[in-house]
Amino acid sequence: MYSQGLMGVEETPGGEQDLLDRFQARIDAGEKIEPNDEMPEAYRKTLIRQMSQHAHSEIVGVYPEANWVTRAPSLRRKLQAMAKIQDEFGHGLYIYSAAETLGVSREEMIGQLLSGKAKYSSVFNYPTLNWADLAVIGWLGDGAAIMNQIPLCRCSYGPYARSMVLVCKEESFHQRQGFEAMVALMDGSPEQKAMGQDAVNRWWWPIMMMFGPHDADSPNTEMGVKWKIKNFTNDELRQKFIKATVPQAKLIGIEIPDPDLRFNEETGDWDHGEIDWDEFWSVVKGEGPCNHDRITARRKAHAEGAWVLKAAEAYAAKQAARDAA
Ligand code: BYC
Repeated sequence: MYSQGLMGVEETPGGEQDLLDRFQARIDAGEKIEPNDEMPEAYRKTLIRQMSQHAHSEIVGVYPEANWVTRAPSLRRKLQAMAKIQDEFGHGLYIYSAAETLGVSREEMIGQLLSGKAKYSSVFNYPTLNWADLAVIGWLGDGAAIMNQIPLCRCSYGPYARSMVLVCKEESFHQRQGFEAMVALMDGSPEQKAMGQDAVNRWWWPIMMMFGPHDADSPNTEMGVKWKIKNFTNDELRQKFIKATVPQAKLIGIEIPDPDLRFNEETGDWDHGEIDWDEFWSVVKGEGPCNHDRITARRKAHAEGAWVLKAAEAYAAKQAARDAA
């Protein structure tokens, strides 16, 4: 563990306000906060919350896609899907490692996921019904993820920011392969075009929800922005995503399933229809169409992979004993 130097407010010279002021001055000056630096307890907790949810999302996010590896339409598509899945698992491990620098153990974070206590992105609790869903997850799901993650490369916590650099490079490839698969579908037969449109119709709203509640209903945004954990608010990122997506959809002949979507000349933004927040919160609470399946699959994989962990620990102990001899 790297974080023995973490200071709680009670141990802080000058007291809580002094710590907050010193800390805010560093954030405002654009400095990176590193694991052994002093930091307010609330900053540490906010990061652990967001980073553990983020890591869990990378891991659980693999399930909707893994479902289609054996049924990919060609060897090339199968290789792409497998490479993407491997990348996503890597992202999860990267972010768990970065979160561990804040003094929380990976076992604790994973325990919270397996017990059903931890949140992960709502979007992964929807089913993938056919191959077109994989194209849409790559194009729009990873497209939304990049919109959120590129600003995280500049977030104030050093290990999180650095972990995002590789993650974003790989997510860009994921978005491209999804768009390219989508172009192929939309260049195809009328049935293939209909599959592409149907998949967008089912995924558009869950993907809009990925950015989280409206700013006015987002309890964590104010401090997240103040501490530069978030460089943009949820609504700002959602708007950036729509701006990037509308021309892409037009290019390939996809209609975005929102009758209220229109460009507002006055604001320069896209007005859009209201998200079904009841649906969002029910999925976040664990009542989405696939929440149960995702956690069951994760628990099964954890139990079936326990021997690998034991073998790795035994090997590490043997190496350590050899080194000590
Ligand atoms: N789903 O105050 P708010 C990927 C929760 S995976 C579920 O706005 P915050 C990929 C939120 O946690 C990439 N819960 O929160 C992988 C909070 O609950 P708590 C995933 C959500 O943190 C495989 C409450 O609602 N990306 O790319 O300021 C295959 C109030 O929200 C959601 C990340 O994780 C949601 N959609 O902002 C393919 C990015 N939205 O903790 C692709 C990192 C909100 O107070 N995370 N909640 O109980 C973030 O940027 C921020 O945490 C969020 C939410 C923008 C998601």
